[in-house]
Amino acid sequence: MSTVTTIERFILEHQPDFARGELTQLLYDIALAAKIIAHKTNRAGLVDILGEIGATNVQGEKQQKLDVYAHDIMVQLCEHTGRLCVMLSEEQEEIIPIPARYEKGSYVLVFDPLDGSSNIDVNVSIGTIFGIYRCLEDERRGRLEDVLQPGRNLVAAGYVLYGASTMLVYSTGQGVHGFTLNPEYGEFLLSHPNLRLPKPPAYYSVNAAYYSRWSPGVQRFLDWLEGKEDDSPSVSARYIGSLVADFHRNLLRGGIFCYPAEQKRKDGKLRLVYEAAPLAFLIEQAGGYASDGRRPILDITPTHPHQRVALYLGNRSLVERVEAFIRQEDEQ
Ligand code: P6P
Repeated sequence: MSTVTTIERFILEHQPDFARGELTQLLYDIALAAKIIAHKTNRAGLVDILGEIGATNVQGEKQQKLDVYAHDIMVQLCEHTGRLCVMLSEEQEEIIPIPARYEKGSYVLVFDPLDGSSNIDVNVSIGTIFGIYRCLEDERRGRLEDVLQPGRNLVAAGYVLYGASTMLVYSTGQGVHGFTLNPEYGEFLLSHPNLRLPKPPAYYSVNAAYYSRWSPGVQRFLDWLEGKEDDSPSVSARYIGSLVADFHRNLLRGGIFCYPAEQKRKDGKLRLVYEAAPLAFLIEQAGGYASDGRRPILDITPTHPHQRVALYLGNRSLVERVEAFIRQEDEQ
């Protein structure tokens, strides 16, 4: 039987040199939020039976949609703790300042509280994605500039996967580590230390129904992936349509996740700040690479909090190959 390590103990024992306790406490807060959100998502299918999410409870309070609920939990747990100067959520257009009545902290939290929430009704795994930056100016309360930092500035990132089991996977720049929630006593236990992208990759993930919308270079890449060239890789198609679930499987088995730009959707669908950049940080920590097809995701400085970006992330050999196909097309 392997040793039992809780996420709290692991965070404390592996806090980065620059951390002065605030980052450690912030990661604790996120782990607690994950437990609370998991408790609700695991009961989503019982709304009509137990009268929970989406109904009106005994106090007459209107229950909320799960993604709004997850947003509120993240804000309520993190806004008053003195660790943050500002937050950004996929669920709110504007930045979320720390109320003047609370002490401000040194970090910025960007998050997608519940990505893939359209999958809840069909019982498909969904996830929370988060990234943590330092505030640009310690003496000021957070501003828009604080959430528009390039992913290269991330000090930590991670996700929670609400699936067959609930997992929290994170990195503070010292490798990627996975924890599985033991629901009996509500503890995240270390289950996947030092995750590294396996080679050779096993899967590719893309919505092939959009093939006709992609540029010729991307189409040639997909043809290559699907075995139409002599040097094609031996990979299988796996696409859940839930970013965190697709990402997690490829992290554990090796592969590439693609959400290309389209002729009518030049910037792709996925969000740079709180989806692509945190996952790019993780995949690079696990030995992989993330690109928008022409440059590293982590080098892109956002110009808008909810900016979209084309996304290719996974084994470096595959991501660099799609960049080569796109470069070849650009040069024609
Ligand atoms: P499509 C879910 O709606 C989501 O935002 C991601 O979780 C997922 O990767 C993507 O959209 C799926 O998009 O266009 O293939 O349905």
